[in-house]
Amino acid sequence: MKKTILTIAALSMGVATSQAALVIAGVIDGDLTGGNPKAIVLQATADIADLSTWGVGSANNGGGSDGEEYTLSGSVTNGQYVVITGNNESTTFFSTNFSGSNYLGFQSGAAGINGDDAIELFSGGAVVDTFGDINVDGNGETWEYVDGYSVRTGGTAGAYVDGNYSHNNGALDTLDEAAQAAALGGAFSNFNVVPEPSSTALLGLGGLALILRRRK
Ligand SMILES: [Ca+2]
Ligand SMILES: [Ca+2]
Ligand SMILES: [Ca+2]
Repeated sequence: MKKTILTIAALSMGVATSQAALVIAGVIDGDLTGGNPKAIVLQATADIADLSTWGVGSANNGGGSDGEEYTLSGSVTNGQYVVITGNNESTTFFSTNFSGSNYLGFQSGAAGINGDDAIELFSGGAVVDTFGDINVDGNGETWEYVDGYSVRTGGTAGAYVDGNYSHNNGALDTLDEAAQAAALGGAFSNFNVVPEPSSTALLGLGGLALILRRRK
C-alpha cells in the first residue's frame, strides 16, 4: 500500500513540473512590409530534453482554437527562449534581439499573427498556457499588440491572466527595422517568468548558468 501511494505522488509531481516547463513569453507584430517582424516567443522554466511533445497554435481574429498548428523539436535548458518567427524576413530585427545560445529559433505560419490573435501553447496535445482570448478578436482589447508587442512579466502557465504581461500596443508603429529592433530592446533577455514553487531551485541554477554563458 505504501508503495502505491509513493508512486501516485511521484506521478503528480512529474505532471506539475512538465506543465510549467515552458510558458508563453510574448508576441510580436511589427510594422514593416507584410506586417513584419512577427513572432511567438516562449521561455523554458526547466530543462526540456524533448520538445517534440510541445507545440503552438494561433487562434486568429477571435475564431477560436486552430489546434496545434506547429510542433517544436530539439531541446531547451532552463531559461532559454524559443522564438517562432512567422517567416524568414526581418533578419536584422531578430539577429539584434534573439542571437546567441539563449535562443532557439523556428519558423512557422502559425506565427503569422497581426496583433489581434490569441496564442495557445500545447503539451502532450493539451493546452497548457494561453495568451489572450481565443474567442475574442484582439482589436480594442487590453491584450491588443498591433504594430507592437507584449512581453510576460510574471505568473505561471495556465488560463490567460492579463496582468502577467506588459502590453506595448503600437510601440513599433511607423518605425524602420533598426528602430523596431531598438524599441524592443532587452524585452526578451531577462528571466522574468515566475516558476512554480517546486521549480525555485531550478530557477537559481538556471539563472547562474545564464550569467556564466553571457560572460563568455
Ligand atoms: Ca503589424
Ligand atoms: Ca492559426
Ligand atoms: Ca489576425
